Amino acid sequence: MFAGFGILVAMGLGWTLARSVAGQPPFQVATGPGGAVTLSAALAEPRTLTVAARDISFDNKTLNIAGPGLVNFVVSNTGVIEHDFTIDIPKVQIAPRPGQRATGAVTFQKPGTNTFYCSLPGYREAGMEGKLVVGTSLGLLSRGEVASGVAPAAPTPTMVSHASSATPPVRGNQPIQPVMDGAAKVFSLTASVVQWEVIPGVFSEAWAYNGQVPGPVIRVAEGDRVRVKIKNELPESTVIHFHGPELPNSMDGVPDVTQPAIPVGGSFTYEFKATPAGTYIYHTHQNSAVQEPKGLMGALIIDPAPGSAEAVRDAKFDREYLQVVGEFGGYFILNGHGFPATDVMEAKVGERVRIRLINAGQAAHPMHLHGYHFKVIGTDGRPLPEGAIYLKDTLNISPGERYDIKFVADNPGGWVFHCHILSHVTNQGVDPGGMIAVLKVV
Ligand SMILES: [Cu+2]
Repeated sequence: MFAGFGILVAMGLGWTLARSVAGQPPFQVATGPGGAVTLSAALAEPRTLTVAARDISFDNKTLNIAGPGLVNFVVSNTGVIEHDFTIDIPKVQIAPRPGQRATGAVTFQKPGTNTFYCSLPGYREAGMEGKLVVGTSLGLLSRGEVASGVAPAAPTPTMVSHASSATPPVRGNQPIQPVMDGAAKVFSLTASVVQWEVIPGVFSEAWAYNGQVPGPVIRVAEGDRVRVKIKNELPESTVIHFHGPELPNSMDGVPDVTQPAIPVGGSFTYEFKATPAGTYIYHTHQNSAVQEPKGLMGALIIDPAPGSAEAVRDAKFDREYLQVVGEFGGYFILNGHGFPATDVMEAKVGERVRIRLINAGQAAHPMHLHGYHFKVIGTDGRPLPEGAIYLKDTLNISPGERYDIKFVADNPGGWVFHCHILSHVTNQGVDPGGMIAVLKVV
């Protein structure tokens, strides 16, 4: 019976349990001291350093080379999308196809710290970067030094149970309450730099609205007068674009086209009438490939006007969940966290469940629900007419798209809802992780 299902035991114990399950440090792929791989100058010439590019991280954040000289890089792309391995000085770029390897050689003239990254738009900001440290050793080292310079064998990555669950200390998607100004609903956002705990124990710099990834849920009714005040505490200018609703051009949030970018320390107020009803996104539109993958996105929901056909439909749902899919800090995320810190969706047998699915990331994700076929009732915020509603159990959602899906929770048990690109259900290669959420029907 369901009472024996591990998730019930794990739920509520939160972060602490997750940490103890995972060991120290939690969930990280440990490949050497401090996660570093070391290349000793004493290894046979020419020196070879192996790097794996995954979707959307490198297998190491730090690469060490004992000293200046020629290095051969062997880069394997173990992901399913294009990546490259780029160093600017000295310049080298190696771009293996998905599933393949490629090599390149470069000479490091002097000791120092270099940065390596994937140069394809958005991936560096999503976590595909690291440090390459060239040490001061010249020539071959003595035998004793060789031993100390070689990374120990990588410990086996710690697997997390599929039945585990962890409650993050800070969640995204928190509802934000408006302040009324006459008939206008006024929402205040501040964009700033925070540290975001993407999976237990792993922090990454986020650029966030009100400290949340995704930002707070702005929820209004069709016809409402909406004001969104944004204060820019980021290190660079920004704007907000409201993705989907029908807006006056001046409120579309495209820098230099519809407004000047909001400078560092500056503010701007967007104002529009909420229409039509639907599931939408708000996100930055300035330096987008950098700012949005760092977390500047959130959900905008416009509820239908009372008495409309859509309002009658919506009144029939017993449960509503939001799943914002994307990538952050080298991890695949649902609502700002990778598994096991993803949200648990609960329903009682027989309840009617709606999920609003939003892709605020940079890759397509085929989202699969176990145990059910669901009905796609809305695309990009707008309801499908009765005859166009269709059944799916796997729904591919591209960047910027939204789907509204519904099902009757008539099949009890713990069911997973996950991306079916299987590297996306890992935390940097460690399975299970990433884009897995649990639906618990009791
Ligand atoms: Cu995916």
